[in-house]
Amino acid sequence: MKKSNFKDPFKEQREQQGTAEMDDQGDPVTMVLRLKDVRKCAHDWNRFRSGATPGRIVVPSEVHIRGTRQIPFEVDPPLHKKYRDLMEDWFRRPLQEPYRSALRAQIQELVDHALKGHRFEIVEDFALPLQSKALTLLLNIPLSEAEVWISWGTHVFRSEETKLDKEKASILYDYIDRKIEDALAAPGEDLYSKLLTSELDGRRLTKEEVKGVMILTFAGGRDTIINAVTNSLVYLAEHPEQLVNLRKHPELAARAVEELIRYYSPLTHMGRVASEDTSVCEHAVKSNTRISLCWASANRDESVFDRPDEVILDRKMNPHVGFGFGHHKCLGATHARQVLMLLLQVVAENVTTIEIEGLKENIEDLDRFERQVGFQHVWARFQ
Ligand code: EMZ
Repeated sequence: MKKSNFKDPFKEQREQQGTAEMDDQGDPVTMVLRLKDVRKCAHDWNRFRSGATPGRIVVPSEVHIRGTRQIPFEVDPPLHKKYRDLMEDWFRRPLQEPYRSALRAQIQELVDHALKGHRFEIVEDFALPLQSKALTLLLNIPLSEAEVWISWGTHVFRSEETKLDKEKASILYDYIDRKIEDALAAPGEDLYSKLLTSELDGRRLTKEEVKGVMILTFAGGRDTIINAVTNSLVYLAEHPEQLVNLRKHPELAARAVEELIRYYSPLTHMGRVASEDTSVCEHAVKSNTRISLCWASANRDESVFDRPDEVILDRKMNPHVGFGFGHHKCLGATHARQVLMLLLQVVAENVTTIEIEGLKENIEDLDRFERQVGFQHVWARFQ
């Protein structure tokens, strides 16, 4: 079978113009393509705001399917920092040993199951269960709850038929509302309870604020992790020599994770709304229109990365923006990194070959660009 090719669709446009226009449901977006500009715009929160109408900074825009503001990512400084401060410690728990060993055990179980010799489908039978099970650790709730989330499929806002599925989204919203009521009635040691008892400026967080954090925790780390896990396994299947390399040098895993995140860039871009008439790369941007910080393009910027279209697992200089950049950089990154690092280690220790028997690509439609973000299905066999 021919090797998969995660081509960089932005190359020419990035080199020649630095920006690209994209239509998104009638609300245009100026995509910012070079690493230097992406960083500059991410930093300049006063000119390019996150605190717009809920859902508007996401591309495709979620304004029609979401009224709740996701926190902290749809909030600007200085309030942003107050929310972030309430959460940083909780989202650093993945570095603790009990968390890591529980996560490792979940991965080991999935790998053992896959090793039984039968053909299985990586996205639904491996990546989705792994993402859902791992999330119970991040939320600090019983493992059995993962079954509910597995039944929702890979994306909470998208279904196979539509990019933005309102009915599907309301399953998540209603679920979170119920869990918030449960936690109010019987507080525990979970993230809902932790947030409901947190204080900001001397008052408790409201249910709506807690809901905003929880929606982000569910939505932001779902298809992104699923794609990262699936793509990494396909990479190892196509590069058996790297599987051997990781087995011999387990310490390589940390660098390898950064490189896989750079190369696959699980989140293509994230928007901002201009607060004034301005410009990026000499391209005019009108007040109240959107730009997007295109992490995926920035991560292939040839002026920064040597041989950007190759996966170099031990890449030394790797200032990628796969987890975003600046004060909004991914709060779940510590968790995601642990998931991928332990995945690489467990697979290297236990699997000698991964055979791919068939696959169906997952291509994102970005108006004038098409970008592969992952796979819809991958049928494989572990040995
Ligand atoms: C939003 C976004 C966050 C959005 C870090 O990314 O992820 C997307 O998958 C969701 O649809 O609502 O949470």
